[in-house]
Amino acid sequence: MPDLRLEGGLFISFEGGEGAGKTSQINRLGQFLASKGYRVVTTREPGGTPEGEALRSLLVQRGGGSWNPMAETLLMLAGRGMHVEKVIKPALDHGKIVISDRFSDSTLAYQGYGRGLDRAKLEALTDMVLEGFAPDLTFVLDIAVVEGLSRSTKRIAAEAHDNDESEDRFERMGIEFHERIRQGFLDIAKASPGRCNVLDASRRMDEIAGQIEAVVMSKIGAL
Ligand code: Z5A
Repeated sequence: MPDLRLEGGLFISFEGGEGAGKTSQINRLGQFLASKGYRVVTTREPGGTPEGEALRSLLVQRGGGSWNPMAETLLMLAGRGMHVEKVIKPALDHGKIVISDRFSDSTLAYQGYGRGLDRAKLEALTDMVLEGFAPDLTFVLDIAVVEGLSRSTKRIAAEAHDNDESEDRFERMGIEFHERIRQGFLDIAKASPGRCNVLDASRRMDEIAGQIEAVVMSKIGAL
């Protein structure tokens, strides 16, 4: 097996609404790239570091608290700053491919479009923490809200969680909230066509995975 490293690494994020299939596609892409000999780090937000995982419990679990949009944003950004410093940048410096389940676009979509936080404030805060650092490539998995929520509800039920630790704080918000988020991701992708690829996530997993692999290999080829 070759040990392939990319100068400066490659940072890929997956974005989209509930149940769009991000985690499933990240697992497949990670295995595909590892089978080619690339060093891959898969991670997630909120989360990615022990401190970020502690924040995740507060932010996504049903019993985690009732945060206002600004507090929610500041907690997301606190975790993200450490995630970048301690996990993402060191891996990229070693030539690895980092795949993150959500990153900054989720903050703009959820706290901005979803919860109504002022966009300029959000962008200023993000800039203060990340100083322009951003993914090289982003996949936005787009799916009808009802279909995505039905998938994630089934997943949560299958995990037999129906208590304060269930990670369904956002799933439990109304359909209109999720519609705004879907539109947010589409607007973000439209504004950054060089970085973002919108994929129809209602298709079969294999079909979506094949498209993602082709885009990533073409990106690697162009580095
Ligand atoms: N959040 C925020 O507000 N602000 C921020 O800045 C950040 C996050 C970073 C945690 O995210 C929450 O944090 C999130 C936004 C907020 N809201 N919520 N909830 P998360 O990524 O952990 O949560 P999620 O989006 O709900 O994850 P999910 O429901 O697991 O969705 P997914 O990862 O996109 O899908 P999946 O786990 O791969 O698939 C879900 C189910 O569908 C599973 O049973 C699969 O087998 C099935 N599936 C997947 N693909 C297919 C296809 N193609 N066909 C049929 N079935 C499929």
